[in-house]
Amino acid sequence: MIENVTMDPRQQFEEDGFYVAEGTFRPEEVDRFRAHYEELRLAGSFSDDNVADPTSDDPLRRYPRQMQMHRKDELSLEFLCDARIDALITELTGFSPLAVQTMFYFKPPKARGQALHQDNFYLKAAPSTCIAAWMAVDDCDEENGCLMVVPGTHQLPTMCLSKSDTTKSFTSVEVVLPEGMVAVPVIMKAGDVLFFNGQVIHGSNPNTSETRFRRSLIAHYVIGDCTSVGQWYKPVYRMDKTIIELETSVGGGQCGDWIDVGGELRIEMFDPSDRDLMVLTE
Ligand SMILES: O=C(O)CCC(=O)C(=O)O
Repeated sequence: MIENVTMDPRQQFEEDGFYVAEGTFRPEEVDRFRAHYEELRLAGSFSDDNVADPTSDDPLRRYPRQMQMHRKDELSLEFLCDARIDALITELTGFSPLAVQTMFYFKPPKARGQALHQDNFYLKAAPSTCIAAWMAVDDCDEENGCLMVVPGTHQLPTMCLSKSDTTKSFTSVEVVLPEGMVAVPVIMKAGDVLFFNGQVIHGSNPNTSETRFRRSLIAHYVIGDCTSVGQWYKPVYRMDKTIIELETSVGGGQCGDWIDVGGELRIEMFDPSDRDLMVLTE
């Protein structure tokens, strides 16, 4: 488990690849986000490819994740370009970030998690990488499927993939963990924000609680020195909400493709011309 940290934030981010900023958003702000995304889910017209199916046995079909909300929704754009996030990422990386994605995960009781992955496999931010701001909308721990991170993996290149267990993950592929490395739970209170580098291997286990949701509001950025990103992430916003043109990286796609329980292996985002893809076997 990640312990309370006393190290300087930048030092910790550089050593581990991630940093938790406790209490970044106030309880009343978090309540507003929670109510807002529930309203959007019920409206059913928000995410074109992720419309809720109230009759499904799969909790994730009843509560599908929402993606790229900021393109149509002002509150999501406010979160994406929040001055506190800008200040924290600037402190951690030395650059004001460029904003590219919002996502909301409901993760209701008994929902599957998301297998271990690296975000920059999908975002293709270059020449450095991307960074996530993952805000807990509910208190989260191992019971309700908190995020798991593998410390130190920000130093790794993009890793090769194997088939995941789709009874536990809604995505069908996972990163092969280097020997000796383990994923550790990040226990968070609602309103805390976890920042992690785009190379950091992370994911989450199923929500085993009978009653507790594990909602999260997630924003993705490319580090401010990047000149290129995958097409799915455009338009790119500066933190003052103006649009900046970046080059389009080859490959990439949305962060993990949703697969039904028992679904087939699909690595459609694998790009054979991607020279960054590292094969771990000797
Ligand atoms: O919240 C989760 O369970 C996974 C989220 C994630 O992996 C991501 O934001 O890249």
